[in-house]
Amino acid sequence: MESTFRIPRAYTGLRAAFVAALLPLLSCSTTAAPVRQRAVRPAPNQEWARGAVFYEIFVRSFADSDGDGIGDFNGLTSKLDYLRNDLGVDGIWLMPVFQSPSYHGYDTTDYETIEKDYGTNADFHRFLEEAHRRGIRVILDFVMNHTSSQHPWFIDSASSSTSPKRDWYVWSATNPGWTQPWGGDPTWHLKNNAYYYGVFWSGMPDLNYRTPAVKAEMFRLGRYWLTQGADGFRLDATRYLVEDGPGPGQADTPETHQVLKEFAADVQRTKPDAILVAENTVDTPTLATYYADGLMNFNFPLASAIVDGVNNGNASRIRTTLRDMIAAYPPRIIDAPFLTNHDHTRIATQLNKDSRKLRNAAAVLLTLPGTPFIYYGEEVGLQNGPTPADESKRTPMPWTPTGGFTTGTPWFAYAPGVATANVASEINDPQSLLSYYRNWIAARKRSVALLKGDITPLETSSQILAFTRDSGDEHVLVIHNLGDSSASLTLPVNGLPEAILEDSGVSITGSNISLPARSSGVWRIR
Ligand SMILES: [Ca+2]
Ligand SMILES: [Ca+2]
Repeated sequence: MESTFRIPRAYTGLRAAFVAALLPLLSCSTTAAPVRQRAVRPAPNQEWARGAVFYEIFVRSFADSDGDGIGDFNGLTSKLDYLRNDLGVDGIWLMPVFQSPSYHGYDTTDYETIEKDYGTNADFHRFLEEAHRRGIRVILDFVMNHTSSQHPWFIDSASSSTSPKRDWYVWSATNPGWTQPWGGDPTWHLKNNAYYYGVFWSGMPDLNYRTPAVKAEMFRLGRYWLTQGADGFRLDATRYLVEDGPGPGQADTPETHQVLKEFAADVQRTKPDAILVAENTVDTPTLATYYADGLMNFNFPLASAIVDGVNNGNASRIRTTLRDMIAAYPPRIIDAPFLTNHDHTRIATQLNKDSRKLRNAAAVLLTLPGTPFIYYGEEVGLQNGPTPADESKRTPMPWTPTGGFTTGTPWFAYAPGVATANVASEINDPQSLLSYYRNWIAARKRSVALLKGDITPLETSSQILAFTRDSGDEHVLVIHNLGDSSASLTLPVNGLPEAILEDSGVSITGSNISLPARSSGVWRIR
C-alpha cells in the first residue's frame, strides 16, 4: 500500500546553473557532505544483490496457463526463460501471493497458503525451483502492518473485548479521532461498540506489534517462507508498523524502527543472504534512517526525480537527489532504484508514449548503483489501462499484438497500444524498447563498476546527467543527454575512454563527446 506521497518542493530549482560545457568538478559531493548516518554495512552475504536487476510481477496479470483469465504460477513459470534469457533479470519481486479477498492481495486472510486464483502451494514451489534453477532469486511481498478484516485473527479479535486475540489488533473504547497522516480519512473504525485502528481503511486492520504474540507469529511466518525457499521480502508499508499518536505520530516512530531491526536480525539469522526491501515513501534523509534497521529501501525521491527530469529534459533534480543521497545515506548501502511500481501511473503514460524519453529513463535506471527494479511491462512500453482505477496500473502483460496473456477473457482489459507495445513484436527488433532494456542490462553485467561501483555526480549543463562509477579497479563514465537537442561536451575525466555501450550517433573525437538528443553512453576509462 502506498500513501499519497509528494516530493517536497525543495528538491526542485536548487540548481539553475546552465553551464554550456561540463566542468570537471569531481567529488564535489564529498567536500561539503553533512554528518553521515552511523555506518551501516550490509551483510557480506547480501552482496549478490548489489547490481542485480529485479523485476516486479503482479501474478494475476502476468500469464494465465488455464484460460480462466487470471494469471497463475504455472503461467509465470512458463515465462521464466523470457525473463532470464531475453531480458536478463536476476531477481523477481512477487506482489502478494497469499490468500486474500481482494484482487491485489494486500489484505491477507492466510499467510501460509498461496492465493487459490494463482494455483497451489505446490505450483508455487515448482515456480520457485524453476526460478532458482535459472539463477533467478525471488522475494515475496510481506504485508506486516495489517491483515484483511476477514482474517480469522481479526474476526476473533473483534468478537469480544475478552477474546484471546483482542490485543492482536489495536482497540479503543472511544474514538480517538485520528486521521490518516497523508490525508483526511479516519484511521479508527467502529465495530461491535469499539474502535479499531486501520491506517489504510476499515478492511485492513493494523496488527498490534506491542503484543508479543503478534510479533512472534509474524516473525515465525517470515522464517517459514525463508525456509520454504524465498530469498527475502519486499516489506509493505513498513513506516506505519507501530503508531503512538495522531498525525505524524502514526509513521516513522522509534518503536517501528525497533520492530524492523528485530525482524531484520531474525531474517538474517534464518537465511543470511536474504534481502529485505522496504516501502517507505519518504524524503531522502528519513529514508536514510531505515538503512540502520538492516533494510534496503525503494528510492521514491529518486524515482520521482528521474521521471520528472526525463519528462522535462532537465537533469538538475536527479543530480540534486543523488547528492542528497550521498550526503545522507550510510556508505556502501545497497540502493533500490526504480521508475514506477504498481501504485503509479505507468511510465509509458507519464512520458506520453515518447519512445525517446522511455529509452532515456531506462538507460538512467540501469546505470545507477544498487538493485534496479523494473515494473513488469515497462520494458515493452506498457501504458496505463483504460479506466482511472488502480487496476489500470496493473493490466495484463502484452505478449502478442492481440494480448496473448490468456486463451480466455482477461480478468481486466489490456491497456491501449497492445498492437505494437508487446513482447512478440519487439523481441527480434533491434530498435525496440525491449532490445534497449536488454542491451543496457547486458552492458551492466559487462562492467564491475556499473554493477557495484560508487557513484559521483558531475556538474554539467542542465540537459546532461553525468556521473562516474568506481569499483576501485574499474573507473566508468556515464553520460545521458536528456535534452531534445544534441549536446557536445569536453571529456570530464582524464584517461582514454573505451565504450561499454554507446547509443547510435554518440561519438568521441579527441576529448570531445557528442550525444544526439535523448541518448546515452558509458565508457570505461583507461
Ligand atoms: Ca489461471
Ligand atoms: Ca501499524
